[in-house]
Amino acid sequence: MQKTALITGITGQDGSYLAEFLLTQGYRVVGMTRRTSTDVHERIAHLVDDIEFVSGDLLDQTSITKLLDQVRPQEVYNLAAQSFVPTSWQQPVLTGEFTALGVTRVLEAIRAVDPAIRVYQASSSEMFGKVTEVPQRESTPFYPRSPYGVAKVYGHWITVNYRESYDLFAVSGILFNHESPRRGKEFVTRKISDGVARIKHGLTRELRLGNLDAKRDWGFAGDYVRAMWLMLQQERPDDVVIATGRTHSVRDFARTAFQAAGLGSYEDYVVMDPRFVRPAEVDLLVGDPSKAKRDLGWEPQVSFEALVEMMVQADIERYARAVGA
Ligand code: NAP
Ligand code: F7E
Repeated sequence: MQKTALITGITGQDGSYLAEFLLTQGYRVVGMTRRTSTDVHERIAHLVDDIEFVSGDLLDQTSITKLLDQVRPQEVYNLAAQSFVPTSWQQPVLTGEFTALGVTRVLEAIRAVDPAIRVYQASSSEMFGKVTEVPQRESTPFYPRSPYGVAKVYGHWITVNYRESYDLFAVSGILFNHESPRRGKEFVTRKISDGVARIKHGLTRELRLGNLDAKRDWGFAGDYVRAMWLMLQQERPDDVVIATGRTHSVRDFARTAFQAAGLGSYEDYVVMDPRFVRPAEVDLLVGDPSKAKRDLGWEPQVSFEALVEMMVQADIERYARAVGA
C-alpha cells in the first residue's frame, strides 16, 4: 500500500529535499502551507505537480487537526518553525509559539486523529548551545543560548514526553547545521556563497559578516533528510544526533568559498560588522554521529569542501543567468 507523508514546513529548505526524497520512495506527499498574500514557493516550484497541498498553520490547532483528519498520513514530518536564530531575539514570543508550542499542537492533533501516526520532530544542535561536552551526543545536557534554542528544547522534550505518556511513535532528530543551494540567504553559509557570487560578477565589492570564529558542524541538507526518514522506519522510536563529526569556523567557510570562486583571499573582501554579532553566541558545535551510523546505517555523503563548492557554483550560475553572462 502506498504510504502518505505529511510535511509541515514543505516550503523550507529541508521540506523541499524531503519531499523529493519521499517521492523517490513512492510516497504520496502532502505539504502543509500557510496562507500568504503572494504565492512564491521557489524551492518546491519543480514539485507542484507531484505533491498535494493543504492549508494550515502551527499557530492554529483546529487547522492541524482538521488537515490530519483529511489527509490521514502514516508519517508526519514536523519541519515548520521560526528557524532563524537572530529573529528569535527580536520575536521571542512568536518563536515560542511556532517552534515550541507548535510541536504540542501537532502532537495533540496526532493523538486526537490517529495515535498510530509516526511523527518526526526537527530538533536542533542549537539545544546544546554553550556546550558541556565535545563532541555532542544524545546524552549531552542542553544549554540553549537563544530563544530559538530554548524553544527547540521544549519541542524536544514534549516529543519525548508524548512518546512516554501516550506511547506515540514520536522521534526527535537532533540535527546539526545542514546547508545547500536552497538555504535561506540570511544564514551564514548561503550569505557567504551568495556574497562570493555577487563579488565574482562585479555586483558588490565586500561581504559584511559577524563572528568569524564561531564553529559549526556543517553537512548537506540532502543527506540529512534521508536520516529523518530512516528514523521513522525503525522498529522502536528513538532520538538520534545527525552530524558529520567535523567542525569548521565561519572563517574556514569564507576562505574555502572565496578560493572555490577563484577570488583569492577572503580577507580582501570580508568586513567584520558588529551588527551581525549575537547577544549570546554558540561558539563550538561538533556532533558525534556514531549512533546514527550504528542504528540507522546513516552516513553523510557530501564533504565540507564539496558542500562549499556546490553552494558557490550554484550561486555563481544563478547570477550568471540573471545578468545574462
Ligand atoms: P526553513 O527553510 O526556515 O523553513 C521553515 C519552514 O517553516 C517554512 O516552510 C515556513 O513556511 C514554515 N513555517 C514557519 N512558521 C510556520 C507556521 N506558523 N505555520 C506553518 N509553517 C510555518 O527551515 P529549514 O532549514 O528547512 O529547517 C527545517 C526545520 O529543521 C526547522 O524546524 C528548523 O528549525 C530545523 N532545523 C534546521 C537545521 C538546519 O541546519 N537547516 C538544523 C536543525 C534543525 P513559509 O515558507 O510560509 O515561511
Ligand atoms: O549562523 C555566525 C553566527 O545563522 C552560524 C539554523 O538552521 O543551524 C542554524 O542556526 C554561525 C553563528 O546558523 C554571520 O554568529 C557570523 O555562530 O548560519 P547561522 P545557526 O545560528 O547555527 C541550527 C542547527 C538551527 O537549528 C537553526 O535553525 O555564523 N555568523 N556572521 C553569522 N551568521 C549569520 N546568519 N550572518 C552573519 O553575517
